[in-house]
Amino acid sequence: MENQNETMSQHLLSAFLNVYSVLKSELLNDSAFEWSDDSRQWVEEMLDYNVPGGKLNRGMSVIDSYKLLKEGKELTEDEVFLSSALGWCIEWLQAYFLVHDDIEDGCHTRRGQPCWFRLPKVGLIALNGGIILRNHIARILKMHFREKPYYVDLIDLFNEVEFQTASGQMIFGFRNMIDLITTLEGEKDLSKYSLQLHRRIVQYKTAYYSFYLPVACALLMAGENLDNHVVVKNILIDMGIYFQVQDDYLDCFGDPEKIGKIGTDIEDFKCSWLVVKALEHCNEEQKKILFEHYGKTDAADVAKVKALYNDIDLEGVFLEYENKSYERITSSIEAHSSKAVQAVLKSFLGKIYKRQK
Ligand code: DMA
Ligand code: MG
Ligand code: MG
Ligand code: MG
Repeated sequence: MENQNETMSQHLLSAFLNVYSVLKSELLNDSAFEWSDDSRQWVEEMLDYNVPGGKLNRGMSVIDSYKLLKEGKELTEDEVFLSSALGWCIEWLQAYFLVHDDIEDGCHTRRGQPCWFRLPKVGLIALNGGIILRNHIARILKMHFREKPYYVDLIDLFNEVEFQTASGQMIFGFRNMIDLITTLEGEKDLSKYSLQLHRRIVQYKTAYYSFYLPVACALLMAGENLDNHVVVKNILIDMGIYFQVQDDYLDCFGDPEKIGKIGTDIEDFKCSWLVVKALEHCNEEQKKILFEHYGKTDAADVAKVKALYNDIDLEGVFLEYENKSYERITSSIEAHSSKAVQAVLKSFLGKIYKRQK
């Protein structure tokens, strides 16, 4: 059974990757590039560099979820294609946000290679790439879903989620905003950071697009009305918050080889779960150290913050949080009335529990 499942998911993964090539060539055949092969090549390179190189969890989740909603019935070729296309729309959305996020966060690496804007020939032209990526989503939806009864709901869903994500990025989600809200003397005020603020940021910047969106796409394809699935939405948001706490944790404690990026949250004065928890666990003296060294680019300052994180055993605090989150989310899943929905949610949770990347 295990083997059979594995072969099945291998099969779905290669079908999914195939759909990427189809969508890409459709998009590149756009008359916008008719007059210039160079621009077509540029967009192709930009797509290959930024869209398919991630874990593909979000994209694959649309197919997985749709399949579970169909109670494991074999999907038709058309259903595989459509759920894959929606999965790719999410990967495109993510690529767009990441291209901009890396500029906003001043990062150097992503998915084990230099961030797109770090390539000398790209620079701030990456902003235009991001906008193209964003516009591709609507084009994919138009090409393949225009005749579907749920077309308007899909467009509305992507619009809403994009707005939520951008809003999350704005509330202290990136470095420049931190600069904006700090005083003229550049005094950064850690006391503004709280668990409540952190929750708010990550619900918006991560949970909607990473967790709610894939399942919502599958629900729409299955003919469901999203208004009837608020409970599912809330569980997915809870899971998404846990996922971003992991991201914050891995930024400092993860292996850059595995996560494919080098953390900059301390330097960037991020409202990270780690700093919020550190504030909670510090004594007065440690708090002074944190206030003095957090948000500075010097390696010695960063090392001070990391040493403090070790002194108060933040790793242990995280492990406890992880176990508690897993238990809480599992029991809310088990309280759901539909076994098919339970399976969708459990499979999602299983993919991220104790992740190292
Ligand atoms: C990223 O948050 C959120 C979006 C919407 C891209 P982040 O800056 O912590 O992400 P990463 O650690 O991947 O740069
Ligand atoms: Mg970032
Ligand atoms: Mg960011
Ligand atoms: Mg991060």
